[in-house]
Amino acid sequence: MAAATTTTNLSGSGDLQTPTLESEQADLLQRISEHGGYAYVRMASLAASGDFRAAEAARELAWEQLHSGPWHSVLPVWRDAYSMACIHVAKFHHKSGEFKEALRVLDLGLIMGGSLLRRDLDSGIEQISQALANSATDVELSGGRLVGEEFNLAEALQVLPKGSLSSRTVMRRTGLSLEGFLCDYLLSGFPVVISDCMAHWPARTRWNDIDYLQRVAGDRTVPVEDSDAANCMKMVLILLILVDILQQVGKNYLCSEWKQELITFSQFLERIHSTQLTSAGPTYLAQHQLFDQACMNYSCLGGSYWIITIRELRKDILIPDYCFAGGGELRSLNAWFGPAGTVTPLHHDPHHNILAQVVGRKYVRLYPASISEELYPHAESMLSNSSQVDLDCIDEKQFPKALDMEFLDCILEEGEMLYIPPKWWHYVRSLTTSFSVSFWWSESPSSPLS
Ligand SMILES: O=C(O)CCC(=O)C(=O)O
Repeated sequence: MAAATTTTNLSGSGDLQTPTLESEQADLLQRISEHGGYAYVRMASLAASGDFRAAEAARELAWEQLHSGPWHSVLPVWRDAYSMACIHVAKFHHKSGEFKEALRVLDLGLIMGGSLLRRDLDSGIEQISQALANSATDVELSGGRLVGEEFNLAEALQVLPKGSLSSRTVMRRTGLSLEGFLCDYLLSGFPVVISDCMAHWPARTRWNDIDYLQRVAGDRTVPVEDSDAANCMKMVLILLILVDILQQVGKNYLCSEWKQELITFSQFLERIHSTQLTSAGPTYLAQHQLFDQACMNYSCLGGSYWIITIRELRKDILIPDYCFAGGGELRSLNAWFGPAGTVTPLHHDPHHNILAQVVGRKYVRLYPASISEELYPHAESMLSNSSQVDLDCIDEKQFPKALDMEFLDCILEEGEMLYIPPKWWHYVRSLTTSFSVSFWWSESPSSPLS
């Protein structure tokens, strides 16, 4: 795939506006001093008065604090300190015309930083992304599609867990009314595949177009998970968070080879492409120290989460009305993007979930919430919503009950949505390169259902 090149002549994009930083800076520096961050405060003050090296030094100091122990023990003030330093650094890059670098640093602030300066990070990202998109005059188009038409079920069956697609498949409904969804599935807590309900999403055509993805999101930094596919059949899984709702990053933490890193979306697209061509695992960069954070985030849904906003992609999807049936309140919206072979191990979540398949195909296996014990949840509370059973290779001696448990399964086709009720266990495997979005919601406190 030819890499897209962009010019970076952004004359007229103006200075980065950071009104929140201006109003919060003094107070934040005061709080950092109270926590002993004198060196940081000195550097950040120099940065504010125009010293680039001091800005980088402040960012280093805050970064060290973020990695001084498990994620949950990092004081929130240090996460805000990190965002502040990122904004200072980005301003310098922006002034000297290094727009992609400025974007990268702002993304890091968004991913790793606190919420205090979120507005400034968001608006800076928007300003630069917009300007980069407008100035992309010499983009080399690949004309490539992310996923082609070809698919071989017999081949797919060879890589699926034993017994797949041999018993009960999830019921498929077309033209399912809201009332029908509420009465037949949501209230009875039963899964269903809903066909024909997302043809009008712009994402259905745009997200299969590599040039489009490069153009709107290529320079954005995203967290990527990867692992050694040969060892544990878990490959790259990326979780982009598309809206202002906080969410966890990653789920392949169960694999011992699991790693996480931050790369640009363009690099990620390149990896997917090379994985398709060579059927080899992606080349790994150095292990990034995000593992603890991801585990933490995964384990405490509702706790502290990361945010990434790629607004351009967010505009391409629509929230299904089904999420509001019965007075629901949307909790989060996540995108799952990876090559064929990406596995999300067996786990459950506390919310109602609609998993919408935008591009490609996925195999999904579901076990009801009522049989939890037979699926051997991890004992530690952090992982108690994950099964110890690896469905790709069940250890029969250790987990004998898991072999005979009844399940529902399906291949979720492009353009279909799967409703997964709260606490239903699910295992997901991409059968092609796949880009899907999940919507999590719960009953609002005022809903008659809660
Ligand atoms: O699509 C996937 O790989 C996982 C989806 C999932 O686990 C979820 O939406 O909760």
